[in-house]
Amino acid sequence: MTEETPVLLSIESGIAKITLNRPDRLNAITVDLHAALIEAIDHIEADDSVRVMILTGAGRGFCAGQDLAERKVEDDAPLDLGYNVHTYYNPLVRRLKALRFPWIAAVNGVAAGAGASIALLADIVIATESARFNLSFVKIGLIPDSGGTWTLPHLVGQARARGVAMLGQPVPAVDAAAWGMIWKAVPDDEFLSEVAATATALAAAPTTAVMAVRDAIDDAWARSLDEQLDHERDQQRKMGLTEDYREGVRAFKAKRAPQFRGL
Ligand code: T3D
Repeated sequence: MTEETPVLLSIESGIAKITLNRPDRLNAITVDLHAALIEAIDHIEADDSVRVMILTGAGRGFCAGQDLAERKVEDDAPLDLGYNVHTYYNPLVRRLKALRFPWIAAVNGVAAGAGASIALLADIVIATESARFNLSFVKIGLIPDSGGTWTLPHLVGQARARGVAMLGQPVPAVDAAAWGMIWKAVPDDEFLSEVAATATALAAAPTTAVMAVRDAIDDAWARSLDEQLDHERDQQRKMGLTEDYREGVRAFKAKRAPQFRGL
């Protein structure tokens, strides 16, 4: 992929990095960007060396959501936004939630509309202290999509979710971290090293267990404690059969660092 493409991709040492690359539009999402993003995800998923993915934005923004230049409202012709959500956003969200490895949203600047919803889908969200999350759909007469009405209340509770989404007020990254909406807001000059360190840690982690943790936590709300205990038992049975578990215990006993292979 070249500098002109709407998405840049690099893969190194088990870390795949996707950069949304329309900086002059704050990486707003066009049909072309959707296609390039799916192509990049296809590429990454076909590469067995990948253990973690980073999604970030070029320039001063993370992503400003749907590119509104693609929405013609100057005449009375009806628009079927449901078609667009069904055809583009929902498949992307389902894809991002079904990745076989963990992913990090590295929120380098403002995340708005679907850009904010997509960031909140990540397993780990790290933002610059100067970033903000604008679930501001209501400012243009829409509701949060791309999972926003699901992730937001799960992360911050109903009261804050209602305030944020009904008023459309931006949430500064520092508040987002204090509310538990994201993992961390870090000083801008420490952002890249924090993202790199987190990605390196996840790339060296026992991937099967990491993903089982993610799924167990994601699904916990839909189960009773009793059901969750059964789920933990079943998953622990699976984890106990992994090579990474054996390596973890071997390394502990030998007082050395484990060499997990994600197996
Ligand atoms: O339609 C469907 O398919 C349904 C699904 C919808 C999903 C959605 O995402 S709907 C929500 C769409 N996004 C928005 O409503 C956000 C619109 N943008 C903003 O509110 C602001 O730009 C920001 C809060 C994100 C950033 O503000 P600021 O002051 O830092 O930057 P700016 O000056 O507003 O933006 C910089 C440029 O990017 C500017 O262009 P210019 O004036 O320099 O030529 C601006 O027009 C452009 N830009 C920003 N966001 C978008 C955009 N251009 C097209 N679409 C955008 N979403």
